[in-house]
Amino acid sequence: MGKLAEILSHPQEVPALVRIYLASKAATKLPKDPQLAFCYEILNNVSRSFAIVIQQLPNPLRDAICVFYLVLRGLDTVEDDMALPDSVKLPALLSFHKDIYERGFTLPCGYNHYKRLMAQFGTVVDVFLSLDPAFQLVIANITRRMGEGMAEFITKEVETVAEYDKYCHYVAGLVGIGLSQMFARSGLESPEFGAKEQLSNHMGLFLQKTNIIRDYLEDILEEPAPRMFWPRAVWSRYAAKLSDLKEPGNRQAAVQCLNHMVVDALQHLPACVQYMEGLRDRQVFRFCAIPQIMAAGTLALCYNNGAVFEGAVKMRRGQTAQVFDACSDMGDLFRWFLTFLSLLDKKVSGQVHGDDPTLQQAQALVAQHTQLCSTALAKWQASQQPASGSIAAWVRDYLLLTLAAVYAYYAFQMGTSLTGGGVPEQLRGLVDVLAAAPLLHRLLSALALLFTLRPAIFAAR
Ligand code: D61
Ligand code: MG
Repeated sequence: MGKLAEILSHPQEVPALVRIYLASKAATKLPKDPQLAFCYEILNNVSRSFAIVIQQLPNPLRDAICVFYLVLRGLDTVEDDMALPDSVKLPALLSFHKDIYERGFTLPCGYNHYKRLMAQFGTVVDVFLSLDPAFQLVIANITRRMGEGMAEFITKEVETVAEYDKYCHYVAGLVGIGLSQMFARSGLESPEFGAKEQLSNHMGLFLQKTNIIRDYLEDILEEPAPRMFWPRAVWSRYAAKLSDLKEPGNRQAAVQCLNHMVVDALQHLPACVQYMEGLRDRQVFRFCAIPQIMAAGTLALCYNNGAVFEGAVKMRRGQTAQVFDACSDMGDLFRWFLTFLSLLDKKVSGQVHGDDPTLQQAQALVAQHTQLCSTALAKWQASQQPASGSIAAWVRDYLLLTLAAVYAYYAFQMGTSLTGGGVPEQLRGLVDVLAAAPLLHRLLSALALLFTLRPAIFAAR
């Protein structure tokens, strides 16, 4: 569908699209320092989605994560360059973590913006060396481990699911682990985050597996040599060669294989929920949650969708804009996950091919995850009840309660002492009105009291 047709068929997404356009314009205002400016300029060029979420972070975390991204993108450019001979690539991957300490370091490879990033890598090095040494250490350590992992897979194919998880750990799980250490170091998240290796790994695996699934066609058609990340243990059940899946004649087996891959990726969702439940800072939360929501949406879109073997399957820009717009707490996260789980539920319930080997597993997972998210959402909403404790809410509740109490006081005293002295002249008229229908006023005052005390009553239960 063209851009215009997309917008016309989903007009409700237009306000979010406008807001995201304005926000992205504001985000591209570059820093004054020319070296930092280069880093952010190239970040906006090489990364479609991460650039926006990184630029929403507060400093100094923002600059450190921008450099973290560019260093790993540089390493990945070496890994991805299929024209680079292994005799050059292998040592380059292994020494990259040391090279980032060398002013003026460059390594000519890659294409387009990646080529420019590599040619000007000395600028990234300069900014890297200006970071807090604790951030430098995290970046260098993760770069070393990722480089070693990439080198391990240069000459071998992904055979088992365990190897698939291992490759994804190297290229994305390690990013999650490094990010958690940086969140902890920045003080924005608790020190325990630095030790959450398992959960951080799941965060990366969920994102990377989604990319690998969505990019099947792009990767298999890669020139001068195809890239293959789907594990043989999975695709060999559906085809003789991974590249056979793209042939139109094999569409049914290909879609079943795709569904198998989506089911595998969905298994990481509960750990990702658990990780994000531990986040405290709103901006860090958004930085983590937006990519996860996009991944869940992409998986739901890809499931049982033969278009994956014909071209790019992507979420609508308008829906992406809505994710950016409504993603500030666990409530938003659960609502988005539930939206995409319900799309998946429609797909697993309405499937015609009864012989899809992973259909039952898909149904069970969708049901399980839906249960998890809806229960957690209900709990979260209950915990949000006392109007989030802001000063404005507190003042409002206090005033309301005073008003209700004064009303009740007069309503229940009517007819006796009220008719006597004590009440100022100016209020006599009001007391007369009250006394005219005492029962009605007592009822109303009781209702008013009950209404103002409602949050406290709910919280106590
Ligand atoms: C919270 C927030 C963001 C997270 C996270 C937790 C955990 C992990 C990740 C981000 C990393 C997810 C990577 C998913 C995208 N995959 C790739 O870009 C592949 O390359 C992997 C190696 C380079 C990783 C570079 C990177 C990516 C995202 C970052 C980051 C570094 C640093 C900070 C924040 C986010 C993929 O790239 C090509 C493509 O997707 O077209 C590939 O070559 O397989
Ligand atoms: Mg790569």
